[in-house]
Amino acid sequence: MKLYYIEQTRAFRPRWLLEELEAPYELIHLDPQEREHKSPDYLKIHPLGSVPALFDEGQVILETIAICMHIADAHLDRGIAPQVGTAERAAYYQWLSFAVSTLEPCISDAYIRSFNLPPDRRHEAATPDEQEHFGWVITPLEQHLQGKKFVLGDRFTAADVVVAGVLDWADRCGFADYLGSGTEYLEAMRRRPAYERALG
Ligand SMILES: N[C@@H](CCC(=O)N[C@@H](CS)C(=O)NCC(=O)O)C(=O)O
Repeated sequence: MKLYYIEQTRAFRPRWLLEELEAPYELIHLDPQEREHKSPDYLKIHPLGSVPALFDEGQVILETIAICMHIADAHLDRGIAPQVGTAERAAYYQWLSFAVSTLEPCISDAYIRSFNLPPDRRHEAATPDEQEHFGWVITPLEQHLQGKKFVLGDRFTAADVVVAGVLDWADRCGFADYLGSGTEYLEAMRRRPAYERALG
C-alpha cells in the first residue's frame, strides 16, 4: 500500500492504523509549502489535491473513512474490525459514521481557521457558538465512552482511529473543555505506541 501524506492532516489516521497493524506501507510525503498536493501528477491521483489517498491493488482509494475501512477489512484476521453482519459491526459503522458525518463538521471550520490557512490569515479557533454546538452534538459519543476503554468496549478497532482522530482535532482547536469522557479516552489513545510511531 502507498499512502499519500501531509503532516498534521487526516492522513495521520490511516497511517496510525497501518502502524497498529504493523503492515508494510510506503509513505509518499507531499510538501504543502511547495504545493506538491496540487501538482499535475498528484491531481491525477486525487483530483481535488487533498490527502489522504491510498494506492492499493492497482487502485486509488479516496476519503479517509473509506481508506481506514479498507485497510481494516484487508486485515480482518487481526481483529481490527468486527465481522460483517454482526451487531458489533453495526456499532462499528455507527461510530465511524458519527465521527466523520456528524461530529467532524462541527469542528472543521475552526480547524481550518487554526491550522490550514496561511499563517497571516489564521485567527482564533472555536467561537462560543461553535463550542456550544459541539458540546451538544458530542453527547451520544460522550455518554457511550463513559467507562469504556475503546469505542467497541474491550477491543481496539479502526473505529478508534477515526473517533480519536476527530477528538484529537477537536482538542487542538478550542473544544478541549467539551470532550467530557472523550478526554481520558483520547489521552489513552495518544499513549499507544502505534500512535506515537505514526507521528513520525
Ligand atoms: N473528506 C475528505 C477530506 C480530505 C481533506 O480535505 N483533506 C485535507 C487535509 S485534512 C486536505 O488535503 N486539504 C488540502 C486541500 O484539499 O487542498 C477525507 O476525509 O479524505
